[in-house]
Amino acid sequence: MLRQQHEELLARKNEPQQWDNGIYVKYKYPILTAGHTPLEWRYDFSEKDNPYLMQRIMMNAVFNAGAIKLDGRYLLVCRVEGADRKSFFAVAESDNGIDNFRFWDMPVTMPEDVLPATNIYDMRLTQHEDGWIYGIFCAERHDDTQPNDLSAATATAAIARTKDLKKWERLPDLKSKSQQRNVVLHPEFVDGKYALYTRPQDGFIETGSGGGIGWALTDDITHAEICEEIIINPRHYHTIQEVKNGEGPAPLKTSKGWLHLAHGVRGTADGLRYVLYLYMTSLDDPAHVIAQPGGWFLVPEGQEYIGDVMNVAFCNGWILDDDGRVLIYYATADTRMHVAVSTLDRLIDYCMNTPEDALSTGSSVETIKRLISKNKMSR
Ligand code: M1P
Repeated sequence: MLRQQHEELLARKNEPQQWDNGIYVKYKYPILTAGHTPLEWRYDFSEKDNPYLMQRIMMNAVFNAGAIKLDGRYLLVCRVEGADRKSFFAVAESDNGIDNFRFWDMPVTMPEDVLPATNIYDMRLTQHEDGWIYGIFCAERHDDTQPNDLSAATATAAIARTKDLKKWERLPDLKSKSQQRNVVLHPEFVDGKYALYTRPQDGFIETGSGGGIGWALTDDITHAEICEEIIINPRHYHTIQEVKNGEGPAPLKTSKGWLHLAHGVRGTADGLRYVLYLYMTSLDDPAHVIAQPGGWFLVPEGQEYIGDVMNVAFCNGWILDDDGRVLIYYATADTRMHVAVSTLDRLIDYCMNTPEDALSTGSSVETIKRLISKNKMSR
């Protein structure tokens, strides 16, 4: 019965939501949850050792997955979190990118850096022009400079590379003066160097003086170091990215520029709200922003709000398919994975033709009035 129920969940066909916003279509069912993890990871199937058919190892969540299409297969490198709060990576595969995602038999064995991490998560995959697939992820360790604070931690960008998502070569962690999370490798060399989107932060949670999404070049990815870092997509007062922001997946190259997906965070009386937004940078200079629609483009809705960390939409994986479709793999409430589908054309149109955030009520009202007048004229 257990196997039958599990198979029904894995094989369930997904359906596009009926109503959409013209930008993307969200699909009805989460594509991956803790319930999708293989039964062999959770149950001891020896009747003698486990007479009550208990879950010996429980799973808590599947979220924040990196994404890539390899040899026609849609692959997600998921953040799976056990009941013990430890995250690990595991690859799930589907042949259409929308449903029927199944985990590979074994989770990823990620080699450690010199200093082992307590927790690792949120991998961004980049198919780099040097021929490797890179995975950059957060390595979290206790901050031993504060021995009396059990919650004091450090966030570092860890780097690994692979050809097949099975065997990983761990490279030294990124050297940086500040803590770093949400670091992403640009897919092409820039001025002959590896280019990184960064997110400098003063503490483990607070970005503090870290002003937003940064940009840094490094000569050698096998000893990556940030010497100079500039902020390319800053935080701003009273916007969706007031408290912090972070690059999502590696940007997509389009005829109009690099297309970026990021998350923005604002404070509310009920805690932090994480939403997703898009922006574009120039083809000649990927660090130069050429368009940023005002506000969010995707937020948690309905059941998506509910989970371990409420009011969170997060995305670190998308796939540009051969037919121009863009599969956006987003997580909600740090609990589960979903897919929303768009096209490259639509996303470029959205970026180029959506008004920017005018940064005040008065200016926002003027922007709305301009649209109303335009619609009256065209009647
Ligand atoms: O809980 C929401 C997200 O918080 C962190 O993101 P950021 O560094 O931008 O605040 C990460 O821990 C992320 O995994 C998590 O989804």
